[in-house]
Amino acid sequence: MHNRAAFLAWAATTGLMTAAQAACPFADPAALLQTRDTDATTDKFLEQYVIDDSSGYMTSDVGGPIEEQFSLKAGVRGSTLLEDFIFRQKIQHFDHERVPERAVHARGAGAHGTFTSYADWSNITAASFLNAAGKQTPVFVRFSTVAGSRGSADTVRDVHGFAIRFYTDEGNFDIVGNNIPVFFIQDAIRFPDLIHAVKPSPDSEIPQAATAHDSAWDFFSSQPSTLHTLFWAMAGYGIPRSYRHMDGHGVHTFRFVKDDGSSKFVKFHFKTLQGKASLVWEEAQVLSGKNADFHRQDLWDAIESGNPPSWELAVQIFDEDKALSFGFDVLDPTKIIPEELVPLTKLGVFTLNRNPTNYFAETEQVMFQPGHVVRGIDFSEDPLLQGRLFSYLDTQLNRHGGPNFEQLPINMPRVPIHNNNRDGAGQGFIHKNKYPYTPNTLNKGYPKQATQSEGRGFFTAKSRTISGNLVRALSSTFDDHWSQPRLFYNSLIPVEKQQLINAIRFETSLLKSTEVKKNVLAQLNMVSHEIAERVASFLGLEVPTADPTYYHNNVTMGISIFNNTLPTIKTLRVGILTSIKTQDALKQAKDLKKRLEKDGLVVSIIAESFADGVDVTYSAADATVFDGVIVVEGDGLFDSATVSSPLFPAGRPGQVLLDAYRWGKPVGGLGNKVEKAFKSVGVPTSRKGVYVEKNSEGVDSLVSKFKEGLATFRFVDRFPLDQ
Ligand code: HDD
Repeated sequence: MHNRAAFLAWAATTGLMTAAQAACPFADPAALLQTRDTDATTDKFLEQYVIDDSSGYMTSDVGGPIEEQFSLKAGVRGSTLLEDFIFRQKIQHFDHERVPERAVHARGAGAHGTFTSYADWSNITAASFLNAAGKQTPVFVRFSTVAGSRGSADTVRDVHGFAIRFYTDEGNFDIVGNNIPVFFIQDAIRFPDLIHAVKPSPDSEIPQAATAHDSAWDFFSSQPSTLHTLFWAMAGYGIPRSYRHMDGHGVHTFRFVKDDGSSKFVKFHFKTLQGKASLVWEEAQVLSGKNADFHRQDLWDAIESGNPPSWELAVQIFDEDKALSFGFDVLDPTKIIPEELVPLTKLGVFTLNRNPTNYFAETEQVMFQPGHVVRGIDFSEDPLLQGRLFSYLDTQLNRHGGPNFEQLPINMPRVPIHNNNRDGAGQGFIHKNKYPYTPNTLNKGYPKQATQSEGRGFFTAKSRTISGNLVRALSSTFDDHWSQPRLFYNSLIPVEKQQLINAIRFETSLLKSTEVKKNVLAQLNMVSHEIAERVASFLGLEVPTADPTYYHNNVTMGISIFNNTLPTIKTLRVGILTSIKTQDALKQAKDLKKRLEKDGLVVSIIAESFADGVDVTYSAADATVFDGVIVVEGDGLFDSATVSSPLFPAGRPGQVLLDAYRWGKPVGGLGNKVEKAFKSVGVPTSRKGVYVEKNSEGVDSLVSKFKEGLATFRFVDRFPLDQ
């Protein structure tokens, strides 16, 4: 790397490289490694690796300029020659373009950003990225689903990954979390079983990215530690509106360690500043077909449009001697610590404001590990976390094919690396030190070992003393699998309880095995007899007798999604249905669009065909891609005799409107016949979240009511409850 400057100087004389490339101020990467780059709108560190093809000759991989893109043949109609190194190199590179996709979390999207600490937190941790108010640290975040393969749809029902890397000035710190604060199993040795049960059937490879099959529910019902996470996934948490509208959680209990060596337990959470929001199931299913990239696109568009999403880093900190004082074990990853018991402390905020330049180089090759920790952070003895510390390193070796994956630009720490690790496939460093061992005298003892007091060396919390007989067992303090799923259920509003039950009904009604269905009912019954009854009635099976051992009426805060209004409606999408048949309607629609855009809404005008101002046609429009729909009538949209759309394709605008209504979205109308038209498609104008103004004077009132409706996000009184 140190010779790169010389290389660039030489390259400038060859004409193969642009003057700009040669004059790159980052020609000395060693110096760069010392420079912390905290401005995430540009990334000087990554920029040195960017290949700019805006000029220069096409070359082979070894740099020689090459000519025609035809293979070398024995005569124009003859066979291709083995000699053709240009052909062989190109095809060989193509043949090796893929690395193994992630065994889980294969489908995802990532973005760069910056974390800013709210204060100097050295009173709770020695972590340097938290040691000053306003201190900035670059981050990269990757969101994902778990079960689907790399090309699967975004809006399948699943737990969602929320992995963040802090490129701190003392090395990389990763929190490899999910959008659900608990996990299915308590011991990492069961992870392959969980994933084998959830993934598609080994014979047919069906179904893709779904748990609605026998093996998944066989596992869930035989392994009741899964129930709590399962409940979160079956509720709105499994189908978020976007990556931007979900929280993230580190799941495990970790330790914060101070410079004096003392430590406390800590749980990490990322609280979305966009507000939590979820889709409804039918909408999510439609989206999987209409736009498999819905979440990826949403994140990309928000950042490109200058609306970077943000999350606050909040922690629950508590004394280590409290480990067993909450009625469960804090080392058990299937448990939340209710916020009433340990409130959140907000440490800082991160904002994602830059999309990757190259998906493969950045998002696909980012290799997170729970074992990437920095001074001031330490692990706990949570047996799931302990196993993960092995698995992620191992999986990265498999994906990269060697131990040098930390040298990939997206993985490289933004601080100098000095150690005695050497060689291996794809070694990118040119080590000068001829004495790569410690201790040595011939290299004056370098690289020198840091200690806790000199060089700010990493250290393990003083409190960690472990002793005991060797046992293959789990502590009995991990035994209660039913109280917390019930706490979760109790904390939902009725419509969310219904959604959860509907989701369980949907998935279990696809099961073939009656035995598995009965086992599911037995487990549900341990949580709540009411849930068991409501599911059993749909499956046509007998309800088990109530078993009240774990029944209770406790509730906790922060669980409900639909019971909140969004703190911001910026970037939400509004569709205006209109017609180009009358200039009047189009003019009104354009005016309305302008008004709504003032609040940062993304507004599309939908009409029967493209014309000036029309963004989408009826044939391509769908209620799934809008958070609210407004009909602007003019005098052309609704046929006054039939009050249905006379436009191509027949009935489409009515369907968009009705779907938006059915899925609980705010809907509005401007025009004389709108009320009649709404009724004709089955949208009652008397319901909450339906706003109709008869003439254009009502436009201001429509806009302000509609904006409130968007903040409400979903009008849950439209979702039917069991009678
Ligand atoms: Fe895992 C990937 C989150 C338990 C083994 N996991 C992976 C990713 C996330 C999580 C977000 C994707 C990271 C990215 O975007 O690249 N995993 C979790 C959480 C868990 C959890 C929150 C429980 C609290 N995982 C877990 C266990 C094991 C693994 C118990 C194995 C013993 N996870 C993996 C893996 C993956 C992975 C196979 C696949 C790709 C990768 O690591 O980088 O090693």
